[in-house]
Amino acid sequence: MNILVLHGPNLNLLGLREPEIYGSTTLAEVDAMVKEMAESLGCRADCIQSNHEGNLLDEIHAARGQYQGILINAGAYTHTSLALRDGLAGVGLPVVEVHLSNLYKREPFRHHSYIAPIALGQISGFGAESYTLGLRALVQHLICVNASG
Ligand code: CA2
Repeated sequence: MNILVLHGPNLNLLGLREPEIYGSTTLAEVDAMVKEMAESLGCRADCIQSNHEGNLLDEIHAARGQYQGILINAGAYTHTSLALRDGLAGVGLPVVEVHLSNLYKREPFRHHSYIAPIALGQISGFGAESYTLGLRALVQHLICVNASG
């Protein structure tokens, strides 16, 4: 089972700036945590970060036939991008949305997600652990779906 993990804009700065909001774990460390969790669940995770909406969309399209599910932190595109939502819905793969910070404790403009309505679910507020929790939820879902034929 292969899972595509997508990180959106500015997440390459993780651990380097604003640790009070996003924590001190770097993106490379998040990716290592996710890959280790994937391995322990008997699957593989490929992690990609981009600051460009079109690149993220291209990766979503290319995921068809290569991956069984997508774990995404779309960063600020969460709140703006109908294109990412349509792309995710279009490829039809199960999606779990994750966020480091708790969106609902923050500014009102972060309370709306274009992705949430087409996702299996959203995990928000657990720092880097949001990714591992989200991965476990996605893999568990895929195992259940496969078992029920
Ligand atoms: O909490 C999250 O994971 C967010 O997706 C992070 C986005 C933000 O726009 C969303 O509302 C919530 C921002 C990512 C920026 O990451 C930085 C990390 C370190 C320093 C500066 C930005």
